[in-house]
Amino acid sequence: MKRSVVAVTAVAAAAVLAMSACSSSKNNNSPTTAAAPPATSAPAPATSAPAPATSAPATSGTLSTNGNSYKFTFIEGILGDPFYVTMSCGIKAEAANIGNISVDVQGGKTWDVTVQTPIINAVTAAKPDAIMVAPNDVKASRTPIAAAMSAGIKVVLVDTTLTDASGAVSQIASDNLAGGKAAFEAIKEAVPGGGKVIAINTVAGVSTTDQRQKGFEDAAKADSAFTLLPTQFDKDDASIAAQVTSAALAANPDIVGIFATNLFSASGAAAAIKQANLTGKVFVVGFDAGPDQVKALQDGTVQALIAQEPYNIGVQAVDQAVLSLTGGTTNPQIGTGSTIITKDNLSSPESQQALYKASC
Ligand code: T6T
Repeated sequence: MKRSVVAVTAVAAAAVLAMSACSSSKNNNSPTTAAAPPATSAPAPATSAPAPATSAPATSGTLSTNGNSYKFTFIEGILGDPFYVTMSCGIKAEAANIGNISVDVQGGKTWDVTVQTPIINAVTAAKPDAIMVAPNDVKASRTPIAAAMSAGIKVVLVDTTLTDASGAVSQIASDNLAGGKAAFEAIKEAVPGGGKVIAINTVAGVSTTDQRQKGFEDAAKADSAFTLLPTQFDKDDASIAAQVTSAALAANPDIVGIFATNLFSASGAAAAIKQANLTGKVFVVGFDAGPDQVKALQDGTVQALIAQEPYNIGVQAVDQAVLSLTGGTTNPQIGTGSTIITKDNLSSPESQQALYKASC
């Protein structure tokens, strides 16, 4: 079995370039009022990151509820995931900045449309003015979300979306297709000679991770030096991700690169790498930058993280809801940026600001 030693520094530069070239940058037009969380002042090797993930865009302070009091509910894709926790921090901060908005946060303990649907239905029955929701399934989540819209509730789709998103105030998400492609480019830069690569994904039918898988697979298939192994699924559960990654490594001891499409997939992949004593020998790219992912980066089980902007998504979502409730002009589609984090640039202000929070 021959393995390449990972060249992390070169990869960092290439991966950042790849994301800068293909990811959507912040392109929202809506006014925002929430202040960004304080940046750390660590000196930094700058990485020309496309966008700091937890910072809110320039503040205008022009939004108001026009004297009305509003109730908003945020339904997370899965409860307690640092990605959605960070988004809830942006939602709460923006709601507080605008004023007269209460925020309730809900979510299921597993990523499962049959768990999330009754939660959406119960929230609809409570009649908030707006719901921000990350649907668990592109198709099956349409029914409860359409019911919320029919009840006159403004719905903002955050992170994940629906195949039929008609009636939503706005869809706000990262460029997930570009993210998947960037993950492959990072592996390619570290292992230019090629070899076997694999994606560890959550569950089919999730808009974000479907797109990441597609971006990765399309790029890998287009490069004859690489062999794309069948994507493995983990139900958004780190222990299943560890199992399927271990099985893939056992069946293919010559895997050179792994793309874990989200936080739980990356936690599991990192655990499997550690267990197989392959730390630093297989290049692992993980989407998202929660506390566990940062540890994995530091201990060398994961080489690169693609951090999204959940805080910013939350800020934008509140703005879109307020605009729709007050007769303002909304933006049907808002793309948010990403930052590629490696061990080398982890201490930079951009990377530190991009890290997700375990609490607000
Ligand atoms: O990657 C994020 C989110 O974008 C995705 O839709 C589901 O997984 C996360 O929440 C991370 O766990």
